[in-house]
Amino acid sequence: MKSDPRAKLPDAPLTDNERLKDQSDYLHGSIAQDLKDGLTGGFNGDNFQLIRFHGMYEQDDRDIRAERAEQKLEPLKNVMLRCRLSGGIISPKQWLGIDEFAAEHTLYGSIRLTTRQTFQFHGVLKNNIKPMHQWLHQLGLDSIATAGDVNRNVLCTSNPIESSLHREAYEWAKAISEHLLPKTTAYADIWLDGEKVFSTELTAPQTKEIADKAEPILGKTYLPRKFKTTVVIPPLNDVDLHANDLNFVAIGENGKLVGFNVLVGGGLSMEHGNRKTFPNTAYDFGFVGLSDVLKCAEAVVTTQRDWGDRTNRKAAKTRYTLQRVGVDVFKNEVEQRMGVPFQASRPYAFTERGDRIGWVEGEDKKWHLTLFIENGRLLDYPNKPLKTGVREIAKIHTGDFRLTANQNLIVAGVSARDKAKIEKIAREHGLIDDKVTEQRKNSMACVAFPTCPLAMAESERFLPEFIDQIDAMMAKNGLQNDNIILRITGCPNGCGRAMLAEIGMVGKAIGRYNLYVGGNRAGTRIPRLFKENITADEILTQIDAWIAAWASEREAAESFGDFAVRSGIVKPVVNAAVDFWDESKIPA
Ligand code: SRM
Ligand code: SF4
Repeated sequence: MKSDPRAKLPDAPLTDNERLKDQSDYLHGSIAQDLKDGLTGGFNGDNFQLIRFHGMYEQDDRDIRAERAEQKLEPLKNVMLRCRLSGGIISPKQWLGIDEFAAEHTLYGSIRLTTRQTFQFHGVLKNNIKPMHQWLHQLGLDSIATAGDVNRNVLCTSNPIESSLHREAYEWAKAISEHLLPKTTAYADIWLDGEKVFSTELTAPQTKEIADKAEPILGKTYLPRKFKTTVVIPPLNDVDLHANDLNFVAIGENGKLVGFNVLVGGGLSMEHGNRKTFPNTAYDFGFVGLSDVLKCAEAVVTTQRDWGDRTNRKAAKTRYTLQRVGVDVFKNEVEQRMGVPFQASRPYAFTERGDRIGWVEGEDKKWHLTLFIENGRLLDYPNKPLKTGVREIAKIHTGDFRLTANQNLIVAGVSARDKAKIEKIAREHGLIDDKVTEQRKNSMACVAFPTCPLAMAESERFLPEFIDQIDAMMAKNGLQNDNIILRITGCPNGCGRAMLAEIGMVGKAIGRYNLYVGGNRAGTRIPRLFKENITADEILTQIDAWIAAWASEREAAESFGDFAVRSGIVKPVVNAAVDFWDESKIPA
C-alpha cells in the first residue's frame, strides 16, 4: 500500500520489531516449539518479543544475576504475566484461583496490583507457563494483549458509588477492549490447545465465528507501538487519563450516560537527555455520542496504525504522530474514518485522583471498602498477612473486587449485613491500618528491582522507608492530615506515573534520581525537572525545605503542586511538546 503523504513518514528502514511481527504468522511464532526447549528457561529469537502479545515478559531476578554468572549458570529466567481485566473487576471465585496459583506456582508468591488496574504474577518458570494459561482460562481470565504493540487493558474509573453510571461506563470499557483486541487464534492455539470457546462473560473476545486469522483493525503487523485507552468518569481522574493514547471522558445527563469527550495523545515515557522524547497531556478532540464510540475508537487506532512511525520505536507512539502530522490533520482523518465529525466538547471538570480509602456507601445502598495496598504488592508480611486477608474476604464476599489504577483494591458491593464481618477480617490481617498516613496513601512507586530489566534505581522497595521520612516532615509542620501526590519511578519509562505527580522522582542510577516538581492534583499538568542526578538524601533535604515553606506560605487549601508553581519553585510546563526540555525554565 502506498503511504499517505499526510502522514509525513520518514524514509528509513523499518525496525526489527516490524519484521518479527510480519513473520510471526499472526503472533504464533515458534512459541509452542520453544516451550519444549529445556536447555533454557527463556525464549529464543523472536519469541522473546512475541510472548509479550500474549501478556508475558521474560525476566530474571537481578538480585542474583551476578551470583549465578559466577557459578556459570544462566540467569534464573522466568516470566511475568499480566492479566487482562478491563476496568479492573474480578470476582471472589477468580480471586481465590489466582491467589492459589501465585502461592503454589510462582517464585515470589505475590499478586502485584498494577498502575493499570490489573495484576501480575512474577516468577513463573517455563514449565508452569502453559498450565498457568489453562488455569486462568478455567477461571474465565486471560492475558491477551496486555503487552506488545496493541491496545492494552482498558481502564475505567473505579467508582462504585455512582453505580448506574459506572456500570454503563464499565460496559463501554469492556466493549472497547473487545472491539480492539487482536483477533488471531494464536493465544488459544498455543496455550489452550486450540480451544476457541470462552465460557464466561468476562472473556468474550475469541468467539467461534472468528475462524480466520485476519486482523481487520490491527493489521498483520499490529500497531507501531503500545497503545493505551481509558474510560473515565469525572470528577475523579483516578485512571490518570493523560498517561494514555485514547480517552473517553463519560458525560452523563440526569445520571444517564449520553456520550464521551474524546482526548487523544497522552503518554509519559521519555529518555533521560533525549529531547525528542517527552511526556504529554492528551489533546481534546470533541464529543461523540454512544452510537459512535466504537467507530471512534477504531478510527483513532487505525489512523495511528497507518500513520505511526514504524522506523523508530522512540517516535512511534500516538503523541509523536500527532506532533509530526499536526493535531488537526490527525483529528480530520479520524472524523473521515468514523464517518461523523466530533461535536463540541461538553463541560466537565476533574477535581481529584486518589482512591477514597475506607468505606463508602453507593447509591444502590451497597457498601464498598477500598483497601490501601502499599505499592500494590499483596504478600504475607510479618505481622501483616495481607494476601491471606484478601483470600479470607474472598471466601465470604458476595460482591466483586475492583483493582484501582492506584494499585489499591476495592471490596465492592458489600451488603450492610456483611460489613462488620469483612471489616473484622481486614483489620485482623493488616488490610485496614489506621496509622497509615494521608501522605502514604497518595504515594506510589513502580516495580523496578529485582524483576524489571529496565530499572535504573530502586522504586517499590525504596518507597516505604522514604515515606517514613516524608511523614515526619509533614507532621513536624502540622500537615499530618494533608498530602502531596508523590511518585517514584525506577527509570524514565514512567510506569509509576511520576510525570503526573506533584513531586516525581525518576531513577537515573542506583541511589540517584532526577527530581521533578509542579504537577497538579487533577493530573492535568506535567511537573518540571528541578534537579538532575541527585541522591535520596539530597532530595529529602530539598523536600523538607519545600514542606516548611508550603506550611507557612500556602494560600487557603492550596495544593503543594500549585504552591510550587505560584511561589516560583518551578515554571509550569504549559505545552510539554515545546517546553518540557526548555532549559531556561529549569532552576539553576
Ligand atoms: Fe510499564 C515497560 C511495569 C504501567 C510505561 N513496564 C514495563 C516493563 C514491562 C519492563 C519491560 O519492558 O521489560 C515493567 C515490568 C516490571 C515488572 O517487573 O513488573 C513495567 N508498567 C509496569 C507496571 C507493573 C508498574 C506498576 O508498578 O504497576 C504497570 C503495569 C501496567 C499494566 O497493568 O498494564 C506499568 N508503564 C506503565 C505506565 C503507567 C500507565 O500506563 O498508567 C507507563 C507510562 C505511561 C505511558 O505508557 O506513557 C508505562 N512501561 C512503560 C514503558 C515506556 C513506553 C513508551 O511509551 O516508551 C515501558 C518500556 C517499553 O514499552 O519499551 C514499560
Ligand atoms: Fe521498570 Fe522503569 Fe517501568 Fe519502573 S518505570 S517498572 S523501572 S520500566
